Amino acid sequence: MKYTLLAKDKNSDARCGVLTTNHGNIETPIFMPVGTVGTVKAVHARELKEDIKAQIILGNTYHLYLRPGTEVLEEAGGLHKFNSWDRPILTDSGGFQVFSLGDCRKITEEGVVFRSHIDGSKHLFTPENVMDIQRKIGADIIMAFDECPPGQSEYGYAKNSLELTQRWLERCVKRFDSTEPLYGYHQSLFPIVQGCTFRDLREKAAEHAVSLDREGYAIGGLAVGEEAEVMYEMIQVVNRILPQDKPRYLMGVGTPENILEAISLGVDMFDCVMPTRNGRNGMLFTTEGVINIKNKKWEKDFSRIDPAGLSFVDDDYSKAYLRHLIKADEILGLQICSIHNLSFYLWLVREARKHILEGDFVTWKESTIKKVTRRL
Ligand code: PRF
Repeated sequence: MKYTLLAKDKNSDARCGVLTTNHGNIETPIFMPVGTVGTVKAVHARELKEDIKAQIILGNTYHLYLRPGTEVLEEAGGLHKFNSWDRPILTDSGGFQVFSLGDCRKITEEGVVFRSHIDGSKHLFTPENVMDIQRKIGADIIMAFDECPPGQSEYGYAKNSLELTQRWLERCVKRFDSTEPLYGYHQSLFPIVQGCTFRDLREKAAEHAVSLDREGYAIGGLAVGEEAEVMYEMIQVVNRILPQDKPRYLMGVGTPENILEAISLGVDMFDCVMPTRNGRNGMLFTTEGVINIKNKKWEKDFSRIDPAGLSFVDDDYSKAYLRHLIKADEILGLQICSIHNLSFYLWLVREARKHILEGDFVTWKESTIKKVTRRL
């Protein structure tokens, strides 16, 4: 994998570049649709590619390991072959999901024992087996196994947790470097910088991660209950230490505003369930503002979903029709909302990239945040 930095904004830390992988190029900054169980919910791979213009999607080790399991994925020849997505895939390590989904989890030096949210069965994740599982899933970018403490953790807890994450990271690197890809294409391991809301811990975490000399770095442990301003401050602290010539991935973020602010602080990659999950609930992100399509207000509004026409669903369907579908719990409603919202998120990062290249990113960002965060 290679990262080429193409341009840096003069008025912020925003940058744009290209990530080259064996499954194709990724133009950064980029948003990665979340495909937790190997599917971006309600969306075909073909729609992701042609309509939404996604360049990379995300999968979750925790879910894929529990179901369908690594045996099936290995026999399929990896996730790309299994789900028919032939562009890059990134897998999260399961660290975060074990804490947010798994019941009765128990953290030890060795790893985490947890119970499946599907059938209650008992499992152990260790830095070593999480590397092996991600090798078998076959993601282009795999994530280190980490602990993600709650946003309001106090210093003592945060420090101990970070130290454990750092020891786990070293074990991840050792296992990763002593194993080979299974399917003939390159895989990269990204460390995850933790440290909660403490500057000194974040600095230590970033320096330690950089010392391991990987192909890219992630910032974890943010957007977990802390104030947005605190999140931005932590991103700044970490990005001052991360190398310029490697991609930076902010995990699980966020709203359109969060993404634009983080881009201005030098972040290159994002993922978030918001466009799909909130979309399935009737929340639409549009170039004119945020819509709750269930509101009576849209009952007889026959205008298109987004006048900017971000994908075919905007041209084909009206707000009134989409409202009807969502109110009637029709499957097509979920599909339309998901395709629209993902198209919006991909449009947002494409525009950001364009304005970084054109040199007016900061003024564009300010006016765009005003527009897209309005409640319609
Ligand atoms: N660690 C991992 N995955 C994550 C996070 C993290 O800290 C977050 C935090 N926003 C989202 N996804 N492994």
